[in-house]
Amino acid sequence: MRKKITLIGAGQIGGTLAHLITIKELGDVVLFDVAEGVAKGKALDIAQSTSIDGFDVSLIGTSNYEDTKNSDVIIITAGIPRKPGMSRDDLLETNLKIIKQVAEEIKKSSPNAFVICITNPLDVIVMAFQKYSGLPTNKVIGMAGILDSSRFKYFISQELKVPVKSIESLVLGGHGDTMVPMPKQTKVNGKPINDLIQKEKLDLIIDRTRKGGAEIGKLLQKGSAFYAPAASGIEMAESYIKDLKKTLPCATYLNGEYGVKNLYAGVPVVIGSKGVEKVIELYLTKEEKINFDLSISAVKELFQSAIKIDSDLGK
Ligand code: A3D
Repeated sequence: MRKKITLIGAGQIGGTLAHLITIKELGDVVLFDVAEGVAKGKALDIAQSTSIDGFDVSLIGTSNYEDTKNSDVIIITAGIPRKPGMSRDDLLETNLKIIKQVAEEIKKSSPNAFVICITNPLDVIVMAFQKYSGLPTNKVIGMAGILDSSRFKYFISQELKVPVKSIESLVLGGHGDTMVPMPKQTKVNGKPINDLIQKEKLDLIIDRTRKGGAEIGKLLQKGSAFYAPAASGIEMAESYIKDLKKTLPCATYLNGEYGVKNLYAGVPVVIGSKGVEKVIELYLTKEEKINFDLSISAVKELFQSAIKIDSDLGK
């Protein structure tokens, strides 16, 4: 039977997700948005494209949670994106309210779903979603590391003029200015990146990766990046649906791994049909560990701000 994939939020990322799911025939799509016309219009538009290539997928748009019932996978992008000059953290108050309402609905309508959060500020929103919904931690995950790693790999490929496919890399930590690109884990055709790019150049690439979202937001002026974020969310959903057991950097619940307890942060995990099947613990150099810990502190601090907004989260 085809999987039911619900997209909560039919904006820039939601619409792109629906299109990618259709092209990959990953499952039937329910596009949900409080702006009902947007969800219905995008679903209809993409549905009308299926006869061109013969994709066998059904799409509906809705603003009624009843239509999302018993979804296998849910990807959440509901919320507001950054405007130029805003940080991800500036979105906290508005998006926290939205995620609370979404979590309460999903808890009733799709308690067995694998849920991928994309709404920012990512690490705190995914943690809040898990707490509000009470869904198991292995079934609730956040998308960030795949996107951040993909930006890092792209910039390296441009610098070295090599195909992106020849690059392996990782970005860990929280999805914010303290994210942790990992040069020691970065190889081009198996060769360490430190042997291929001078430190000063690599530092510039790391800085550009950290500010990758802001660079696109400034160019677009309206809204934030959506093609690469959607492609990243799809890689996670596909690994779950097809039990591919890919190791992917994602915001996941840490229960002692990396010395962190009861917090969501970006680390490599194995995603298969049981959801998050394993957290991979990498050896971190002293410098990487310092940067990782800094990033964890930033996530903890923002979560404290979330608790100030809604004391329910502290319980
Ligand atoms: P946008 O195009 O504005 O779409 C958001 C949609 O959410 C809109 O259509 C709204 O109508 C809808 N919405 C608002 N409230 C609700 C609600 N209560 N229930 C259902 N739908 C609702 O934004 P976007 O698609 O560009 O971005 C969505 C989110 O993803 C934002 O918070 C971005 O900051 C975030 N984002 C995260 C990353 C990461 O890497 C984590 C990257 C890019 C964007």
